[in-house]
Formats: sequence, C-alpha cells, structure tokens
Amino acid sequence: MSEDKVKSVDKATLLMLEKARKDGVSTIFDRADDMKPCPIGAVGSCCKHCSMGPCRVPMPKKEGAEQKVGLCGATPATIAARNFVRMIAAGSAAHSDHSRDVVEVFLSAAKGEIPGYQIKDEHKLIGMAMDYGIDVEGKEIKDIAIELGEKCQLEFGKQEGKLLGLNKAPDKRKEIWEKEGVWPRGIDREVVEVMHRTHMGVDQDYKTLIIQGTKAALADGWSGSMMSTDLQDIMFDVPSPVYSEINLGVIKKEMVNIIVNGHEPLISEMIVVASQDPEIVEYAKSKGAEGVQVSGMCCTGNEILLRHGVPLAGNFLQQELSIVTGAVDAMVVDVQCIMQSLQSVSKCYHTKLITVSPKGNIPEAEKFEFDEHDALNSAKNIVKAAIDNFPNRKSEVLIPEVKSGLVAGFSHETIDYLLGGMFRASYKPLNDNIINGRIRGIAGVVGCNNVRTTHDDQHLKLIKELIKNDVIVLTTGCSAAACGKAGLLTPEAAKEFAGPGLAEVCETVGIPPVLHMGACVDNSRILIAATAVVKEGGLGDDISDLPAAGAAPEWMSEKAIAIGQYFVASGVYTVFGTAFPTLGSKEFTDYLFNGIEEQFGGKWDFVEDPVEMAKKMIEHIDKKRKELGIDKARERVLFDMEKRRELA
Ligand code: MSK
Repeated sequence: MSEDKVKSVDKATLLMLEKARKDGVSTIFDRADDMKPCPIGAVGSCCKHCSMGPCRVPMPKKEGAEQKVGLCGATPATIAARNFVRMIAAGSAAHSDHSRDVVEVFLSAAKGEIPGYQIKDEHKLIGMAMDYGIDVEGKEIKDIAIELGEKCQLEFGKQEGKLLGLNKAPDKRKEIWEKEGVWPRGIDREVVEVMHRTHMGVDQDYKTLIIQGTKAALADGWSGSMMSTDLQDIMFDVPSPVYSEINLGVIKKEMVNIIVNGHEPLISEMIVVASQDPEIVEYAKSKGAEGVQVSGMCCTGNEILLRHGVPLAGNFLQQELSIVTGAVDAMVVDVQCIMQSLQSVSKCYHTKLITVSPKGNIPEAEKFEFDEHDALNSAKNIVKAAIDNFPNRKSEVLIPEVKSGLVAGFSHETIDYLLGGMFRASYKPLNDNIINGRIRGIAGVVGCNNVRTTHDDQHLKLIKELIKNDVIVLTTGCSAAACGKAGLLTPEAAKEFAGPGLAEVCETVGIPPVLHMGACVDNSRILIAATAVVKEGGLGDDISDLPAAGAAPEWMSEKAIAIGQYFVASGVYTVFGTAFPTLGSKEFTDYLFNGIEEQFGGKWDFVEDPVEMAKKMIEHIDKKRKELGIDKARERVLFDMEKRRELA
C-alpha cells in the first residue's frame, strides 16, 4: 500500500490497486512502472513520417553544440511543429467526428424518424438556428430543426467560406482571426490540410504549420465540439444543477451494475431510460438482483451525470479498477479514452465488455448493433445482457466504501440564470464581483488523468490553490471528476476551501467554488461563458482582456492539445503540466510560450509543480486586472472586517 500511495491520492483507487495485485491483475499503474516514456519522442524530437527514419533529433548534451536534423534536413523546429499540429488534427477529428454522429441523430430526430429522440429544448434550438443564420420567423419547430441539422452537416465538408460557429465570439476576437488568416473553412478540410502539410517534404516552416494547426483547433472548439454540445442540449436538455455521487463506492453489490464509458451520450441516454423500465427491473429481480444500477465513467459518465444525476464511478485511470471490484456485470463503451486492457481485465472477472460503436471496435468485446430507429429496445437488449451476466459473478466482490456528494450541471445558461435570476438572467453579478475584487479571476481547469504523475493530485493541488486565492474555477472532464471525489463540487466547499471574497459570492448565490460544466466536448461551454462575460461589459472587449487563465495539469490525450490550442487562439493563457510535447525544439517552444501571444493574445506554458502553476495563473490574472484598472478595487476588498476594526 505504501508504494501505491504515490500512485493516487484517491483512497478508492488505492484500495482497488491492492485488490488487483492480490487477484493477479495487471493495470496501467503496473505497466507504467515497467515501461518508461521515450525521452526523445516525449518532447517531439522524433520524426516517423517516412520510412527513412524514425529520425531522432534530441537536444545536444553539450551547450552550444549543434542539434541534429532529420535525414531530409527537417529541423528540430519543423519536426516538433509537425508532431504538434498532427496532435491537434487528431484531437479535432475525435471531437468533430463525435459531433458528426450527433448531427446525424439530430437530423433524424428532427424529421421524426427515430422516436426515442426528440427536440426537448425549443428555446435553445431557436437561438442556435439564429446563430447559424436561419430565418426562424413563422416557421414550425420541426422545419427549423431540419434546416439547422442540414446546415450543421454542411459545416464538416464546406470547402470555402467560414465556419459559422465562430460568429459567436466577441467582435474583437473575430477581427484577430481575420487578420491572422486562421478562420477555418470546413472542419474536415482543415484536418486534412494538416495531414497534407505535415507529410514528408511539404510545409517546412513552424510558423505556417501552426497557422494550419490553429485553423483545425478553432474548427474543433468553436464548431465541432460546440455543435455537439448544443445539439445534445437541444435533444437531451440543457444541464442544470443536479445532486449526485461519485467514486467507486457508487457501485452496488446487490444490483446489476452497468458502467457506461467513453464520450458519446447518444446510446447511454437510452440505457439510463431502459434501466428504469419496470419490465427490466422485474427481469433483474428474477435473476436475484435488487435492480439495475447504471454508473458513468470518463466523459460519457459526465454527460449523463449532468443531465440525469446518474452517479459517476470515476475518471480515466479508474476504468480498469471499476472491473476489479468484481461487481461490474457489463461495461458498455463507445469511443475515446477506452483502454484496450479492459479486455484482459474483464476476462479476470465475469464482466461483459460491450462496444456499441462500430468506430470503437474492440476485437474481444461483444458488439451490439444499436438501431436508432428502435433505440429503447436496443438499449433494453444491452441492459438484459448485463442482467443475464449477474449470476455469473465469480470472484470476491469488494466495493470500496468511498464516495462523495457533488453538484454538477453548470451550463453557461445555468450560470446566467443562477447569477441573475429567471427574469433578469445575466452575467452582470459575476462581472461586478470580478470588478469589485471579491472574485479575483476565472480559471478553466480541464483535462485528463496521466499515469506519469500521481492520479488526481495535480488537479486538486492546483484548484485548491486557485480557489483559496479567490479565483473561481470552471472544470470539465476527468478534472471535474477529481474535484468531485475530493468534495470540491459542493456549495459547502466554498466555506472550507475558498478565499473570503469567493466564499462570500458562492454562499450568497448557493454555488460551489468549482463549477462542473461537463465532458471534454463541453469546453466549448467555457468559451461561451467567457464570451458572455466580455459581452456583459466592464472587463475589456475581448477574451484576452479578461482576468482569466486555463490549465490541464494531468493531460494525456491529443484532444487536450487541440483544446489547448483553441484556448490559446481564443486569447487565453494556457498552462499544461506533466509533460509538454515540443520541448525538444527551443525555437518552436519559445514561439508557443512567447511569440504566439503577439498574434493571438494568448499563449502556452508548461509548469510541473501545481502550486507554481497556480502562482503563474494568478500572476497573469493580476496583470490583466491591472491592465483593466481594477487592481485597486481588489486591494480595497482585501481590507477585511478584522483589519477595519484594527484601524478603528
Ligand atoms: S475522458 S480526453 S481522459 S478528460 Fe473525456 Fe478524461 Fe481526457 Fe479522456
């Protein structure tokens, strides 16, 4: 156990690691001990884009010595930039292909072809249609929805013109994108062009490579990801605050346990409905169970947590460990962040591994053809397969008695409403509290777990430091889950962890100091929230003027790099931890950490220590406060009652 302590700060994770070892099961934590990352590839200095290599161009050990180039002459800057923008393209493709599936289902739902899915939020539908330039006057909801679905579909393959989603940004930001020539044309086109330019012997200048990478990233953040968030909200409802529980302790011994894992809520939404059907509950009882418990994992879990309060069993590094409990009767996976090792781990227990996405093919998993036209019955078949597996439990069941309460579901619409009230929904109270200094600034802390650092530790140290210093935190993905497990997603956390100014605002409004905004695609909600703050007024006229910063302290996926780049290109100072994939080129890294700011007002940074990371983010926030002329107000607020009494 003592050796495991550094592997995670989460008690449930440590308990299950101990059980895995006793059961002879290998997990990602064991494999990380056995295999160290390649130090050359980790910093972007390995080019494997042709068969003459891989060429490795590490930093010279002796200062002043010349750095090698690839066989074709590609410099370390070109190699690092090509690797970096390919990561952006992969991340953007992942988010946007998810979005394509959502658009297809939305369009079928709008046409009334798939009865399980409907248009639930007409208000949001009309708003989005208007953003996409659709004249809604006098039209039926159904017709507006069809027109919107068709318009969204075109965004993927558009060859010329401009992606429409970016129109939502502040005017000044749009001018910057125009000036820098980075407004994307079509989602697919920008991703394909990255792949072409990074092919052997094409674009040889990191400055033009990153321009193309920026187009692909913006196509993700302001279009692909944003479309899926918005259309999912229209079909499944805009999230609003909901109480639930998190951690492996939400798995129930006497119930049939289904874990839904991945990123797309299209099928898991139906599994939730199916699991509550009286006929299904009776069927579960006929097999000796008390009922059916659906729990989430990673971002599919975040999606159904936000909209239905379905408990979250854990984040990325806990997916294998949920099976180690011996109580998971089926793990249903869709796409992204699903470990291949789930096949071998589930074989050690009785767990049925089910894949519902043809794109996420897993050789040894059971494949369920999901028929959208008969969605509920398809979902019932999946649930029944889990129920049939309940009597097959073979190993000792051990569920850690570790779980925490949380409040999730802070869409940007909800924040608007909570702050301003139903009849005067507005960001004004937030802006006022930033101006008067009760809230020092805003931080978006997002992203994955990474087994190369202590699980959840970086997220928690960073976020606790930020809220202690009156910085309100918006969070998504596995970072949000880490916060939930540590009790940071409850209104009570404000009193315990937040600085006096932030705590006062949270207590008045009744919100936690850390707001769970959703899955990784929902980082688009943070962009819209930042835009709403700009449009409210008093804090400059662009996102880059805001006292705000972003971070992904435990990132690991290519999607995180795409997210980071669209935040930087939207004007945000963005800090990553654990590792940074361009450090092998001083020239390209200097550009990302400094030069890029002149173009976009945002920049990258890399800091390993989370407290130091918080310090740098707060320094940036204070710099922005000074530029806005609101640093004086903050000093006044910090003069608390005790000091006033002393003065008297
Ligand atoms: S699941 S991309 S590990 S946040 Fe969205 Fe978590 Fe990162 Fe996957």
